[in-house]
Amino acid sequence: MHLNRLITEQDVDMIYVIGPGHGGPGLVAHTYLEGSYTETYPHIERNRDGMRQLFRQFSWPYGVPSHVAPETPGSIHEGGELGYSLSHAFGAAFDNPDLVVACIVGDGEAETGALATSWHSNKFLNPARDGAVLPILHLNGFKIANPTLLARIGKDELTDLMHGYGYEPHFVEGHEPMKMHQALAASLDTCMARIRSIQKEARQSGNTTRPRWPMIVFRTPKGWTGPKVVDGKPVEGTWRAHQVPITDFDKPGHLQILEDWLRSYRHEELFDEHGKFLDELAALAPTGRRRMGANPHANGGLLLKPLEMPHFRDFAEEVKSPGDHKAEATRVLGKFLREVMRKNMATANFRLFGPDETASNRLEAVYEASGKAWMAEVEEVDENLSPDGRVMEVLSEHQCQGWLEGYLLTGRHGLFSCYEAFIHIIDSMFNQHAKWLKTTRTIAWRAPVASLNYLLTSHVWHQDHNGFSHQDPGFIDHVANKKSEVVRIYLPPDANCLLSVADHCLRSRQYVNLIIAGKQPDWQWLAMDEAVRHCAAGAGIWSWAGQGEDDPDVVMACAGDAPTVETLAAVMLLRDFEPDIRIRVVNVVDLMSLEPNEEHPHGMDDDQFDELFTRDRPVIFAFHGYPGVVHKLTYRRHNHDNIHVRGYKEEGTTTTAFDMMVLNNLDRFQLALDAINRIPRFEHLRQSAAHDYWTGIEKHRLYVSEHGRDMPGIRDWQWKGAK
Ligand SMILES: Cc1ncc(C[n+]2csc(CCOP(=O)(O)OP(=O)(O)O)c2C)c(N)n1
Repeated sequence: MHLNRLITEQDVDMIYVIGPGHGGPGLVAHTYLEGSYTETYPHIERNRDGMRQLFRQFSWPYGVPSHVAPETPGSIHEGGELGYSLSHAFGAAFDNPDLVVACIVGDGEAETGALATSWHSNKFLNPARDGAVLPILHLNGFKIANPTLLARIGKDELTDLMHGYGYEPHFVEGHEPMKMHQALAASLDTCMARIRSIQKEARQSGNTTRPRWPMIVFRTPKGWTGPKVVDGKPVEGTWRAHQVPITDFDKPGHLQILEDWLRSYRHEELFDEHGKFLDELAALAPTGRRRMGANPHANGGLLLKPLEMPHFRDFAEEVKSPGDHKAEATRVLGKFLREVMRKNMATANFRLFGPDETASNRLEAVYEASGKAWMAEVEEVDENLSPDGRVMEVLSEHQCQGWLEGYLLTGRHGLFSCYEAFIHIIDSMFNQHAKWLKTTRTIAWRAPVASLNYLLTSHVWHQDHNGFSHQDPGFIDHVANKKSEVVRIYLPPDANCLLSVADHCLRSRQYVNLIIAGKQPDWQWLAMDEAVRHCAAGAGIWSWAGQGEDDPDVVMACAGDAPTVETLAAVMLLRDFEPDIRIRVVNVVDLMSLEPNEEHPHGMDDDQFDELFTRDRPVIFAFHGYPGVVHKLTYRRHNHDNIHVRGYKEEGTTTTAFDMMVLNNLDRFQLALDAINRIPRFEHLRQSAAHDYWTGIEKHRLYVSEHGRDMPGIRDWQWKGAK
């Protein structure tokens, strides 16, 4: 009601983010009263019958969730998992100069790590080109069963805290509704005037000093205007008011408490005898797209413009023959992203997000197109910081994820690059976004939004100096759990495949795309045309790497850049060991192609799978991540019993890239030995092969400990095709 007054009086373009999503009934009720709910769901009419249906479907099997949810018109924020309201709000405000995002932050929610750090988003918001966020900290004092910290540190300390975060706090405090209405209205007017003056100053005079943005601390009793006492215990103003103050209606008196409570709102003064909201009251709400339940920013797909894409082939690595040189795949990608950035500068609808790792991940070419957003102080040593920057770097994976989600859900595009091991920090946020995407696929009025793209690099296999803490490929497992219509996982083996995959992902809608690619100099395999064909197929036979592949003794399969190198090295070892060996090499880029096509849209049908992996030959599968994933995806395939997967098995330390392979039994010697052990006609060779293996590994171990690097044969290895 108060925000509606601002919208109508000042024609504000405003959306509403409500942190504690269990306040969902509030949003549903508001959108019903303003009419946008009935427009979205015409069977919920604006009369007695409609109201009955509205109430009945609430929190009912297959009805509407009790939280703010994708089903709620005007929402970009679910709020079931607390902590992300402010970062979503800022994500929505970036590059939307006319938008004001009102954001209710729960005082319990404010205790989460993600929320605590998101106050700092104001150091990345440029008043000249971005919109505004008005945080409203709801200091109702309690969570489910405990007091909240921010309500118990005293007003001075809370004021200092908000000041310290760079805000100008406005307190609205009390428990008498009429006085509070006046106070809140006055405070909102003050905040809105302050927002407009900050924007005017920045936009007219070009002043780029970081402003002190206003925020409201709204201190009310928890469960305000609800039942005062239930079963002789105080409820309003205590933690007992959380969510459902009266539950057991078999108890005497409870129904009466409910009736008294609901009647206290004097519905007869608000609705006519047919249950229709009185016209003079309904007329107070904004109209059309200014209604927060109908604002297109909260249904971002409606505003989505496709990215202008450069030709990714223009950035191709020249590969004259497989394995003729090494290149840094992410550095190649960085040049492509620079052009994506350049081409979409005018529409201002693409940003790159990362926790202080854009340069470390070798994507720094993007800085030639755009600097890093920064409204805090700048010192002489700083590079590429700018109030106009479109690269978002903050050392909080939560913020990167939250901002990007807010940015995407309001109809823009982005990519989040992160160290592979640390993306787990946002596992749970990814869950929530994937759930949102799954749900919105079935909501016809929600227009598709751009996909959330992850580039994970600095991956498990190249952590020579960082060691064990930086070695964890488990995000693949996590993503693979989600609904197949939402998730895609790509393991491009080289730079050209990475370009092809990235181009595809940036054009896609309504997915989470996970791309994993190394940043270290590594071997390049496919010329661009082949790369495009290979990525489109998702998996394929690399004929140039095999021999006698029509009737193979063994299938050497691989997914991921580092395992691909080991597999090809194993092929050379096997050829040396037994020149007449027949080998088929299969590389998998699109991991979900392994799943049956009934389970995943990218899945191969059984015939296609058998064509690659045979029905009865041993498959030695070298995999980037934990081996269980490949088994999980292929367990229904004919040849599953013959698929032997090597991958990361939680062995790691500070050591060379090749030694990491050895520690996890994913090295070329092991892969070759696995092949010999599984090929029936080589049974007589197994013992000598095992002997050679252990001698080789012993030599390797001694050499690495002595010299701190790999043996020359490993360092100087290069692919040679069969003669
Ligand atoms: C990340 C997370 N942890 C725990 C919960 C369980 N939970 C639901 S509501 C709530 C208390 C919320 O308090 P507050 O943010 O102050 O909201 P209020 O109910 O007071 O409006 C908790 C802990 C949750 N939803 N999300």
